[in-house]
Amino acid sequence: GEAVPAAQKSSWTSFLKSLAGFTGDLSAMTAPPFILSPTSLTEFPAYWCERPELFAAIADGKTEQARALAVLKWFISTLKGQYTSRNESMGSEKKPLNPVLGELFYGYWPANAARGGKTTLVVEQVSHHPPITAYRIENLEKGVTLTGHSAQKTSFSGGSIIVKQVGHAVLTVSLPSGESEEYLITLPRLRIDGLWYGSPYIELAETSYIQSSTGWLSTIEYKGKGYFSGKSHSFKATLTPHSHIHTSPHVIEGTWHTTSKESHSGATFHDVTSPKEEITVASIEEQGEWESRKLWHGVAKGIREGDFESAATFKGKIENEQRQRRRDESAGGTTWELKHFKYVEHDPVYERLGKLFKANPPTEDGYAYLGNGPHSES
Ligand code: 0T9
Repeated sequence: GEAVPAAQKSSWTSFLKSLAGFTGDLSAMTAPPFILSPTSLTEFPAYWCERPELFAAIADGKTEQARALAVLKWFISTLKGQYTSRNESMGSEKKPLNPVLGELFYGYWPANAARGGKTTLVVEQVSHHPPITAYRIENLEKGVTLTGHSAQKTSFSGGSIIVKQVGHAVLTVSLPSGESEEYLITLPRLRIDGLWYGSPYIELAETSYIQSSTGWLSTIEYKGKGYFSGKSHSFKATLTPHSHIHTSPHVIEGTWHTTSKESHSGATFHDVTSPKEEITVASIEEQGEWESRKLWHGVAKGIREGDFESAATFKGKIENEQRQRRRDESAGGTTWELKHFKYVEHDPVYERLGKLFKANPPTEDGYAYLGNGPHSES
């Protein structure tokens, strides 16, 4: 196809061949230069808050039902950024930089009248084999936080990459009454299509859930071209109360990268056709050695400027340093210590809320936030 540069056609074909029958860690595979992104996966959790006013607005809901709807609206409104933004900024989905253990990404969205307080993001790469990214977003003035971790299991089927997302997120809202609500968020399955033509893009599939501690449950079904409405990026969400409350469910249908409507009233539910707000990040000069943009600077510059030899040299240097660090640790009988998170074998929120909708698996591990992010003032 047009998207693959002539000089990289054969390396793209052999990359695709090596994908067939592959299961495991895709991010560690070497891919041809044209498909490389200069951005590390540790930056991806920022997609959760590119509409910070929707995140903050969860706290303003006056009833359990209103807050459950606000969580659903915020969640749906993140999907465009999460799953289509590389196509918009770089022409297709690209292979992100594979974070090193201990890599960090910090940033914030400034406070303003519409969203109340400053919203901060702390990300840490908590595992390298397999890659696992932990994150925390908080708007403390509003009392809304999000804690989660993200990993992937990938396989290849029918010419597409199938990505099962492993991990979950927990959103908490602290109410003026002093009580708090929790929302367990599970993540959809991804299919990466368009590989043959060298212009990959994501379609979402199957079902994800948002279970509130108040009993409200959002069930979100995803469909691509040729199903439901026939359009790509379609979804249908149903918000149902506690089994003992008898009100009719909210049904919302639309396409997650544009708009959706409440089926009963026809009212617009979400609308992401307006611009989003990118996270504010310290300049590279101000960043520490473990911060993503500083750490990958040389590699990213090479990729951006088409100097892939230089990118490969910088990448090799990072990988050698990592290997040496792991050798030193095993020689010294030490292990790498996480900075902002603590590993939890069974996330208690997942176990408690997961039961309510028969989550599969019934238990999952997690990463608890230590509350020690760099809360730089603004
Ligand atoms: C969490 C998101 C995730 C991360 C990315 C599968 C993928 C790595 C994980 C799931 C975010 O909240 C949402 C969006 C995009 C996902 C990435 C898309 C992608 O292609 C990569 C994988 C590892 C590859 O790079 C596959 C090879 C590549 C040639 C295809 C472009």
